[in-house]
Amino acid sequence: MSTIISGERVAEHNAQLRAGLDADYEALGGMLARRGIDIEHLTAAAQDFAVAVPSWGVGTGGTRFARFPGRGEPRNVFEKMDDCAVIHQLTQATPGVSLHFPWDRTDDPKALRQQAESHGLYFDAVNSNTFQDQPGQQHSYKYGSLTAQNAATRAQAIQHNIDCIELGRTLGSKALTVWIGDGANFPGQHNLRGALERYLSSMREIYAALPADWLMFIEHKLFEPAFYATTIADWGTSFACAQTLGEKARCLVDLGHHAPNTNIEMIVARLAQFGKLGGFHFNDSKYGDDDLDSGSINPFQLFLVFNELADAAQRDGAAFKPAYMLDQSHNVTDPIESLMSSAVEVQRAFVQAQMVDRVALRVHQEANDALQSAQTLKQAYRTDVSAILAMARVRSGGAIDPVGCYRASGYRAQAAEARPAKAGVSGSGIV
Ligand code: LRH
Ligand code: MN
Ligand code: MN
Repeated sequence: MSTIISGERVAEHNAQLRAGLDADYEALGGMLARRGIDIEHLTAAAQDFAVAVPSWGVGTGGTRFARFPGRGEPRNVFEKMDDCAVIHQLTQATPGVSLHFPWDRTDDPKALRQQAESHGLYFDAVNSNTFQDQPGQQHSYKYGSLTAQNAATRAQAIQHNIDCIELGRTLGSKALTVWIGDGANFPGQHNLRGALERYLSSMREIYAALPADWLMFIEHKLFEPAFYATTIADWGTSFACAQTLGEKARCLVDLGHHAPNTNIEMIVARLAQFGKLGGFHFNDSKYGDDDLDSGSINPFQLFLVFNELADAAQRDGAAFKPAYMLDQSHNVTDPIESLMSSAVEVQRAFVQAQMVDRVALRVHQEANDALQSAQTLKQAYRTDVSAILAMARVRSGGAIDPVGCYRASGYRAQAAEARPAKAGVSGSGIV
């Protein structure tokens, strides 16, 4: 397998930090042992953990007001894969990449797959895009795509999704994520029920094109770009559609797609209970779809989501396998640094959730001891598992401090030289 940053450089970096890590790991191991927890078990679980990187996240994002490009942004999907390879090399937590079409269009998907495999990467769910028009496209999505009144527009949107499945097949993906921006900006603009009927009829055609071993993820979002009524606005609508479409249709929870203060962990519990939790787009937000770095605003919420996932895994065993993907936009940071830190934050929440004493929790719950129940969760959440995460990385060949190692490698400066900026080109496609 080829690595982008030299193995010696990573080893050198680790050698400098190794004594400190060993001391921290031993101290943490002793503390956990007194709680009856085997640190080695947690480290092995952390090594197995994976969250996919969104290809669109490695370019600098932007808002509708402005985009401030960074240096050395990837100019095509092959360069995006190089950046994704660096993220995985240093974190050893992101072997999957989620592509977005047509942003990641290539004439040579086989070469793309080969490049990915040479870096030890694979493709997670592919995303379709019918929320913006593409050059040369016959019918506009201005008034909707899968729900459009115009049958030819709907047919075009359906065909795009089927094309995505075909491309994904060549790349080795096993799922299609469908998020549409369709909706209304004015009361009365849509017949609310009619729009959902058209959505379901379009989705049935896409569903029919899914290979036997594929899943289809329905991603809901409260608002934007539709500011009055989004057709797939919430998990209830998503769930009803997934139930209607069939076994291969599942719901995808993007953490940023809810009203502030929504109890997202409860949504996760509900979807898991009814076998419809397909996957996640992890990010964080303060207001709504801010696409901020995972764990940067509300790490406790992230922990509580993983607490529900740990509960579901315990109940359902190996059959419970939701797809974990990041979906973030990086406006003021180096995207590689943000994605590495975010992957580690998601992994941290996962490990902390493994530490919850579920037997004690159940005893407290059955005794209606609200305070001790909450404390049982807090005990796990308050435990600093950084040494476990770092040890998992070292053992898998990654860096003790991914951001420190990345900065020392000079990768961004080299990318800036190799990839001179092109005026007016968006790295992510999102402006
Ligand atoms: C919509 C969304 C969806 C898109 C991505 C670019 O807000 O979360 O997942 O595919 O952003
Ligand atoms: Mn998303
Ligand atoms: Mn979003």
